[in-house]
Amino acid sequence: MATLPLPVKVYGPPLSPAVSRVLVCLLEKNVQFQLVPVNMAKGEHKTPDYLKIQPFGQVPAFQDDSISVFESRAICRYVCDKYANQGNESMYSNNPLVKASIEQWIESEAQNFNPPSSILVFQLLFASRMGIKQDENVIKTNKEKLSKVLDVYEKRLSESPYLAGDEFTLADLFHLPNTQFLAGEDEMFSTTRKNVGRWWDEISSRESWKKVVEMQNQNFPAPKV
Ligand SMILES: N[C@@H](CCC(=O)N[C@@H](CS)C(=O)NCC(=O)O)C(=O)O
Repeated sequence: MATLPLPVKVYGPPLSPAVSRVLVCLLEKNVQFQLVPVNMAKGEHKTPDYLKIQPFGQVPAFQDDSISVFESRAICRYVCDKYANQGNESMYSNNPLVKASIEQWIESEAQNFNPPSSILVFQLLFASRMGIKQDENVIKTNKEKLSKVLDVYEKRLSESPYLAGDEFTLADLFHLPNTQFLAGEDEMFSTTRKNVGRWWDEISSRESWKKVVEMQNQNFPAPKV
């Protein structure tokens, strides 16, 4: 009798941008998963057992069969490679030309978009929840940095529907978590850049992402800012 594959395990809360990046990828790929709670307020991500699977003491951590992987983007690449023939098959191509374009925009997210946007997510949304005062200078500097990145995106998205070309890929998916928190906060994602706005409307209305947002809201209702 054939045995069903065990669900993969994702450790961490869906509200964490890095955890939500992995969840949306698993949903796109139709991979069954089990979400393992990690109580960060109690420091469970710093315990010796947890550090065995995420040595930097961060979420997410990920386990599939006998392998543990950390770093959300590396986990997503692994999921796309291992489950290449199920779910959305265009997210991470094997064709070198297509893959070069995907990788280029993946790097752009990690090197250009993520640094200012993750600082803004922390400053604008998480700082007050943690009782930390917002720093207006940090907000201003990082809005300026992000604005310059989005100018490049606006031009790119006037030439092609998605960042890497004609298909939704990991390059677009990696932008979902931070943009979800920031799009409602600042007009730089919509009114001032119509192609970025069109792209954001499309990628954020995917069923996979709507499910993740639902999980986030159940876990921690969105604050009124
Ligand atoms: N580059 C890592 C970043 C992970 C990360 O920053 N996780 C945050 C939550 S979104 C965390 O665990 N913070 C707690 C800490 O650093 O102690 C990834 O993409 O997996």
